[in-house]
Amino acid sequence: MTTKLETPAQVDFAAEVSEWIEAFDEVVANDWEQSAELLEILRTRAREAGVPVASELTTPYLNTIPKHDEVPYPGDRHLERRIEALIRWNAMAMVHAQNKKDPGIGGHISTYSSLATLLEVGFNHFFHAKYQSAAGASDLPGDFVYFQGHASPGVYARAFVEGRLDEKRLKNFRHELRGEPGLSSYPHPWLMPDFWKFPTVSMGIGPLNAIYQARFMRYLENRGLIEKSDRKVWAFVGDGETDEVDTLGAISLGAREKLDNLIFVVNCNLQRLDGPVRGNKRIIDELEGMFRGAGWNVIKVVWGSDWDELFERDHQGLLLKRMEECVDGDYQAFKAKGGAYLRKEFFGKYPELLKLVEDKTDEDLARLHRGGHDPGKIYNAYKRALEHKGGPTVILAKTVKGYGLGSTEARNASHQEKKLTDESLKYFIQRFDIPVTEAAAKEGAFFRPEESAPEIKYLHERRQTLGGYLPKREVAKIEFKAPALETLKEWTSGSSNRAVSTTMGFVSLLRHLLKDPGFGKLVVPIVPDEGRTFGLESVIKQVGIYAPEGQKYVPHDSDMLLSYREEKNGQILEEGITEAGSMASFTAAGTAYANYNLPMVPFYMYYSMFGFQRIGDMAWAFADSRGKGFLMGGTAGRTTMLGEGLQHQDGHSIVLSSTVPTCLTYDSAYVYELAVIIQDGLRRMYENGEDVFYYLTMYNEDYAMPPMPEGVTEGILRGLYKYRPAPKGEAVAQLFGSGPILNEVLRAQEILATKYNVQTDVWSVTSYTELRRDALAVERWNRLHPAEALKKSYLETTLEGTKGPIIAASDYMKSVPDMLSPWLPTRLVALGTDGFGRSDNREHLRRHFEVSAEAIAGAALSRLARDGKVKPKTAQKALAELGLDTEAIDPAKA
Ligand SMILES: Cc1ncc(C[n+]2csc(CCOP(=O)(O)OP(=O)(O)O)c2C)c(N)n1
Ligand SMILES: [Mg+2]
Repeated sequence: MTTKLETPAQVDFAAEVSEWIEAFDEVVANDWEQSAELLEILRTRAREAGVPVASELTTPYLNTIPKHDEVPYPGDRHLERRIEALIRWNAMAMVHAQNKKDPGIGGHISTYSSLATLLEVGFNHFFHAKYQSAAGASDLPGDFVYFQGHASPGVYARAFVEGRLDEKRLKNFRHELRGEPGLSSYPHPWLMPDFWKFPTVSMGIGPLNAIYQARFMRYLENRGLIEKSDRKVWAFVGDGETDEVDTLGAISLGAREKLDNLIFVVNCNLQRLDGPVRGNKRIIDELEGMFRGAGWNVIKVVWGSDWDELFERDHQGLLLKRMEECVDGDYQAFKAKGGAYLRKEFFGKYPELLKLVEDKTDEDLARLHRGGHDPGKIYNAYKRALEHKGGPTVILAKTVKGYGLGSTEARNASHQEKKLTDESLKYFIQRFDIPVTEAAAKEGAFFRPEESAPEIKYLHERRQTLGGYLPKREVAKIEFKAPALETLKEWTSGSSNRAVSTTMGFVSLLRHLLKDPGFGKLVVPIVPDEGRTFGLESVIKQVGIYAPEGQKYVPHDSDMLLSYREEKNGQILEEGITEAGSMASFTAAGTAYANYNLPMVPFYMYYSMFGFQRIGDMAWAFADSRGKGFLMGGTAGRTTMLGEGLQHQDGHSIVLSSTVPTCLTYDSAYVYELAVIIQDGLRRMYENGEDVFYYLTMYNEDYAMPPMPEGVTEGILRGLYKYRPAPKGEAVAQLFGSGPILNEVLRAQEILATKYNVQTDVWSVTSYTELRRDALAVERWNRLHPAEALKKSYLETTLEGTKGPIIAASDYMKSVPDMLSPWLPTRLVALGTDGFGRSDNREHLRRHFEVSAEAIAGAALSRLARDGKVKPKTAQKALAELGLDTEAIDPAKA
């Protein structure tokens, strides 16, 4: 029988192929770069000739950097191996011991064990804690490193070996409530403000924030606010973490904006929590295709140096063929089941491969390294990443989950492993040569050599060369002067009967702030393709949209006054339709005070419905990061945002924002309220250095803005002030209103007075959340000090002496006013917008949700009837007179 290759035509073709390869090899040998160019020319030629050319997004399952292109390792491999072993041990000992002492306290050992070498090469050779400024001083902020969150034990262990954390502190891992400093489970700047910079443990948030951080760094450089430097953003990402849309959803931005200051390292240990990431495929191939397709420089680090020799001896390409036949599920089994299994199942498929390893023992085979555990391969990849210009780099490093942990290595259950068996501990101290006794090992004894030990000296020397220690969060004192409220008269003195919205008022205030000679340049307007909705055209003209390449086209509206303006040093971050991306920019800007020593003031303006409910987890991480700034929820209110219906009308973002401890929420009715709150926010966050941020609603209903009454600023800021007292005599009921619903409340006051002779006071409630927080704090104090005189909250003090029920109406859910119920047990009646929105106009929406003036007046009368102050029949009749359909379906269920 003849094979295909033996036909004369095939023999001729094979000879031709050899000639081509020989010629190509020659070009490669002469000039590596030219060979790539040649291929590209051939490809173009093929296309011209109509030959179909498949676009290749993936390359063979090999290291991207061939052996002959590697540079030698610059470090002391022996000492670095020693340091890494010590860190591995202490990380493991910490988690092991803590779980022995306090069962169930948790922690992870297998993630760090797969990541250790990837981090160590970075720590010893790449991660700068500081850079030198042009003047030569080592005072520019260094690289930003986003650590895989659950690899934190390794980061703590390194800080211990460096002498930055002591043994006592390690013993308080996950013991944060014992009266002495603990170590938080994961990276949390809120809990360890001197240590962690970036919260990363909610999967996907780290990589997303890293991309926008790198972009923000360029923004600051291009706007001339920071010096250009070689600073990099490194993000260490789990391969399972790439399942999160957040991880991959913004990678195209990296390439589009040519972020060569961004390096992703994906720790491809092939496992996530439950089992393999892509059991039936290869995650590295999948990620290679996605990142390359998005325009990233991809460097694969698949195999360790001990495979090089096997590749060299394999002249038929069988090794690669076999590698490409296997899927990740196989690779996991090869590691979990040891050398004999690998010989039989991997090499055993082809007799030639078996022969290739006949001189190796099973132990040798078991030890064949993956690229992510080989410092030489990693060093070369990092070096290439640093040298790469014009775009971001991703390093796909193949590793083993639970590396070095004996029986837990590459097991499905290894993620959850917290304690090791005596056997595994013994194996570890022997394999990594840790000088503790077996008995001490079982107890998880820590070990740090003397300061004079060569490995410790080396470790410090490396870090000194790189500008100090990491991670470290340092906040320099910032100079900032908030504008005095008197300078904002234009916004506090009313609109002189001109109908405007709070959104319009805010936008003109923003324009004013942008012009401030002091901090105007620090203001960062952020918008996810909603600028026109909020009337930002004038701001676009004023400060331009940031576009790192400038404006390479003539905009079609260039002859108009408010044309679309993109600029290299533009100030607005127009993010396109990505609330998550915008929130990541808000995070980069809102933490710039700590990360760049620059008190940037972000105003992120968005459709309030697509805020907290969409990016809630990122808002939580923002608070954890001690972020500052203003979230501006536009088109707020379930009945004020008219026409848009169920998906767009927001009646609950205030409920969601109230769950974030450092977020101050305000729901303003008038522009002067907004101005007072923003002025005070600038003062508190930037002048006083408070780690808080603001969520402010902005509405699109136009009405005349009144001038600010005398003496209300404290009330505005604390959440409640009397806006209009009863016109005649003493009020028998109190009406609370917020946002544009305050106008409905005022109309209700009139209806009640004129039609029913019922006097009421009207209050503007700017913040139920702040009133509640204050009341809770006072209540707690009273609870803990039963022998002392009772204190009163602002709410109680302010309402003292007022009479009658309180009818509270807003464009938000009833649970918002209900926040005050514990202190107003028999008084509060909440009206609000529970239920799904509808497409209709404001009048119909307010009637439907029962927050119209008529509904508010009706609710007051009804309640007064129950209290015996109005005849029940009169109240019932009034409801009919007011046009209220008492049998309509409950909007909460409609
Ligand atoms: C948003 C989110 N969902 C779930 C988790 C819980 N979790 C922590 S680690 C983990 C698996 C991580 O796998 P991978 O990213 O591959 O990291 P590895 O530990 O393998 O390095 C999961 C599901 C989380 N931290 N965040
Ligand atoms: Mg993994």
